[in-house]
Amino acid sequence: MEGKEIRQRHVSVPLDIAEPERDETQRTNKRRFALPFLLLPRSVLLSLLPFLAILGLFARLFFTSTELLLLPVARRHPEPSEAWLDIDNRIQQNGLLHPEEHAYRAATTQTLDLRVATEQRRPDGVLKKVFLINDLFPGPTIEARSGDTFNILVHNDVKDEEISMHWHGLEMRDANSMDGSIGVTQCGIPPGQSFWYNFTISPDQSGTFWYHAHSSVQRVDGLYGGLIVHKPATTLSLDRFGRTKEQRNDALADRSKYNYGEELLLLIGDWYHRPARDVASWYLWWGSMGFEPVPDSILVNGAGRFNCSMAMPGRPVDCIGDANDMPPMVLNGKGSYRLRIVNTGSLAGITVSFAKEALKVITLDGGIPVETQSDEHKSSAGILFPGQRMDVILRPVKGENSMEPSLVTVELDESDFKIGNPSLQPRQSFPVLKSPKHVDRTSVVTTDSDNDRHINIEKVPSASSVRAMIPPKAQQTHLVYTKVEKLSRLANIPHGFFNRTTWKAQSDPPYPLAGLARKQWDNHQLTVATGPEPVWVDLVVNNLDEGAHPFHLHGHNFYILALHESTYGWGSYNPWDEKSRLAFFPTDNNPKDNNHNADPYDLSQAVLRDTVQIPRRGYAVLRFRADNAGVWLFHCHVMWHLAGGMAMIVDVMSADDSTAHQPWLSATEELKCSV
Ligand SMILES: *[C@@H]1O[C@H](CO)[C@@H](O)[C@H](O)[C@H]1NC(C)=O
Ligand SMILES: *[C@@H]1O[C@H](CO)[C@@H](O)[C@H](O)[C@H]1NC(C)=O
Ligand SMILES: *[C@@H]1O[C@H](CO)[C@@H](O)[C@H](O)[C@H]1NC(C)=O
Ligand SMILES: [Cu+2]
Repeated sequence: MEGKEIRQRHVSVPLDIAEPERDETQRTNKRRFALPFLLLPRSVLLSLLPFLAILGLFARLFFTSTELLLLPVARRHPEPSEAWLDIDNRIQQNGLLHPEEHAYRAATTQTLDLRVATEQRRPDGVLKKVFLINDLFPGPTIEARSGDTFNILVHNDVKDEEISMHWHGLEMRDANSMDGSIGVTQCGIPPGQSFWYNFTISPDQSGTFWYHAHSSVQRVDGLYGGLIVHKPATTLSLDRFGRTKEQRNDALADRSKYNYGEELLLLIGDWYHRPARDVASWYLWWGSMGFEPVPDSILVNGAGRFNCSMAMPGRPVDCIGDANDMPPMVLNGKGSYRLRIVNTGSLAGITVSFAKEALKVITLDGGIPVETQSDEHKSSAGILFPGQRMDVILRPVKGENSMEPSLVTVELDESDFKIGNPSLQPRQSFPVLKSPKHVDRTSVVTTDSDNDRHINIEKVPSASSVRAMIPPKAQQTHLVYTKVEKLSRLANIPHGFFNRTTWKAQSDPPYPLAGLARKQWDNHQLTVATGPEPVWVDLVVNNLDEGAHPFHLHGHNFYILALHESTYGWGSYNPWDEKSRLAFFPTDNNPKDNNHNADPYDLSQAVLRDTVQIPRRGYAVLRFRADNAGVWLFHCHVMWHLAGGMAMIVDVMSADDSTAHQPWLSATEELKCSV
């Protein structure tokens, strides 16, 4: 009976909302049964219609040129006649992944168009010019499988800014020039022009990645999207003509291994209401005194919640309350889910917790499995720093009524907020519904974070199979110091340094580094060069700063062999200095012998990642195999620090300092970058 009523109501959504006069009983009724989005003003609902049309169009563009299983977005609507399903689908669309379309097929070539533009939107109710990719914010989620080849044409339809795209965490083997770092591997794509990113995903790489601008500070204003590489669940065999054939093998699917039903992607990050360029120019000014700008809001898959009356009088915003409230997550309540969580933010780390479900971390960063975790009831995991990813399995808890609505809470790590921002609510929850029919949000209360139920992902080592690949000793060791400094010779503007060098995109001569011999690089490129042969490298990074920094290395994963935060002094480590070694590794029994067989690090706790939070006044020892030829950026993923120059270069397998990796990138006057 009740169900029928709801159905009718939903079928007539647009009319329902258009009717201005309703009596009180009807109205309360509606409150109780309407889905949260029904509370949106009509204008917003109407504005969703073109959005859906575009989504359909995109689905066509996205899937046309390949032999992918065609499952365009529109076909996913179970009952297209029911308007509410459409909208609900939009919500899921942002998050629901399609492993079944990728895990069981052979590798293929995907030809995609990404068209970048800007437009005014209200992601959390506050009007802001954001970047759209194919009219979507965040950009469309790209899904693939290991071994797929991408031919991605990125168009720059932005009027006055150059752009570029980076594929965060992908190896880019033999494709350094497709890495997207302006000044390092390419010039910016000028307005009105486009650039082909053609590369192949390594056959052994799978996991949760994302793509984002590596130009200016555009990532902060939304120039990003999810990139998921599904692990193939196929086996190779020879057919009777002796050709290799890939065959479906369900037993190999992650889904069977971890026993979950569906996969959802959550792109979670802090959000600024002012344009990123304004925020950056405030920070890169003596008056900021190096205090990082504190964000205003939090977005989950491009939507957030902002209480308009919290806006600071000095910084008026064009705000509509409840304009685009955080979308509910819809889980079916019975089975387990895989959540792929990305911190797409610019400054703050995040912790994610669930009120009623239990979670378990299975991979960190680019699909790297971690040590198997017990089935204990853990309800939160973090801290996930900007650029980092974690995959978690979410399951219903025995004894809880699993069909009752729950809450997911995102909490920003405030330890790097040196100044306040009264507008920001650093801890926000949004509903987890167990059926689209559940709408009673008030019945769930936020639970306080519970330490016993928290998974500290920094203490979770990689799976033993991953750690088994670490050689006992690296062939090279490099040492660098990093810090944000405000020097009078640089007008007291905060600048990020590696040793004595602050990074700026190569400008003299104005070609990407990959196109120039190393001896031609300008003096903003502090470089660790690993030589012509593939080698194992230890990179010791001493962070002299008062704040921690999430460092990301392009093109490589690294084993984190040691992480240290000092309680006094600088906490720096010099692997060649006996005193320093003994201070940190007192059990290192043979420190004088530089040729001894093993280093003092505790490999049993090592984690393989592509982005590491290096503690304040401390250090990290990162070990990686430098066998991926090219010039790769190593940089802080806090956008403000990168904008201030906190980056350096790792030059892998260059013949010498007078041979460019890709000489054609500087072959003609035409290829000059406009810096
Ligand atoms: C990239 O792929 C596209 C589409 O196949 C092709 O037209 C283009 O020439 C390729 N570019 C490069 C540099 O290989
Ligand atoms: C919004 O903020 C104001 C002022 O702090 C507060 O009184 C009000 O309850 C808040 N509204 C909501 C919906 O949280
Ligand atoms: C950075 O400075 C330290 C200390 O002076 C030095 O040992 C190290 O070699 C430098 N690193 C690079 C890459 O130049
Ligand atoms: Cu930083």
